[in-house]
Amino acid sequence: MDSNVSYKGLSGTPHVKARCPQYPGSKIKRFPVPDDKVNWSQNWPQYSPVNYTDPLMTKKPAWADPDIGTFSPSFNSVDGAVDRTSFDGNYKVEKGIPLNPHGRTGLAGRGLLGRWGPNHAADPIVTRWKVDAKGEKVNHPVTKRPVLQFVAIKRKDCGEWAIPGGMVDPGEQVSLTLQREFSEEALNSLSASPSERAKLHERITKLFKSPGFQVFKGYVDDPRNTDNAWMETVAVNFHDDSGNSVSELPLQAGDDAGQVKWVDVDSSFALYANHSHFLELVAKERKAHW
Ligand code: RP5
Repeated sequence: MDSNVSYKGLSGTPHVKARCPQYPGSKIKRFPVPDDKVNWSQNWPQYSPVNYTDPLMTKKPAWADPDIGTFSPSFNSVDGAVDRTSFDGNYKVEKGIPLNPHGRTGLAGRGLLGRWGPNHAADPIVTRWKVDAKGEKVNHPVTKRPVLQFVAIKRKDCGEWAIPGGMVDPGEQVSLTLQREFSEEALNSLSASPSERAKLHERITKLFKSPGFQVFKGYVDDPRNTDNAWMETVAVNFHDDSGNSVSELPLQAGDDAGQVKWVDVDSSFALYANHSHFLELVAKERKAHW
């Protein structure tokens, strides 16, 4: 195993949500993996993960890979339009099957994920300052720091609040994914008429064309991860400092989102996967309350 590969999660601990006992959207239970057995380099002959790939995959949806053995993916490289490289560097491929660079998850196969190996996503973190009726910034009573707000969606699949991120389409630029996912999930652009959609596009393009602050790039501790398929993301913060661009747009949940709203950035607000960590980095960068 490549000694440069880290098995640690973002907070220095091994991935947690990727070992959640019940695999999402199924009745499947993961093989329990204790912290000290997450690392593949720990010899563990008794390890016997459940093999599970969502039955939907038998219908061969366009966004998913076929089964291993029926196609010849080029792992650790950009394979045609599909990016199979990992932000963590080269991952190991054993008997033709990629191994999760953050270690064991208790489940083999792809689970709900379409791609073997890394599944690339992008997370747009759209923020503004919380203001009072007079338009003055609101400081938090305890930390005395100004409070940020961000656009959160309630995921339909699990009911958890999350950043309105989504998968990078094959060959798509991440900058485009960030704007597209925000439009689809937080502004419901997919249900808008072509002229309304063009208007929405125009209103948010300025903000999304700004460089933004790249908050995070790497492995996501996502509950859908498996030993052989995992989420990676690029999270970028677009901040509406004056509160007169995206802040003025009516939010409307669309696509995978059941609800959408501005939420105060605060450590006590539980979020999907490790999205809370991304918000912590944004708060730190903008010297805001956390
Ligand atoms: C997370 O899953 C990423 O951080 C991103 O927010 C999301 C992408 O998956 P879908 O929302 O498309 O299911 O790991």
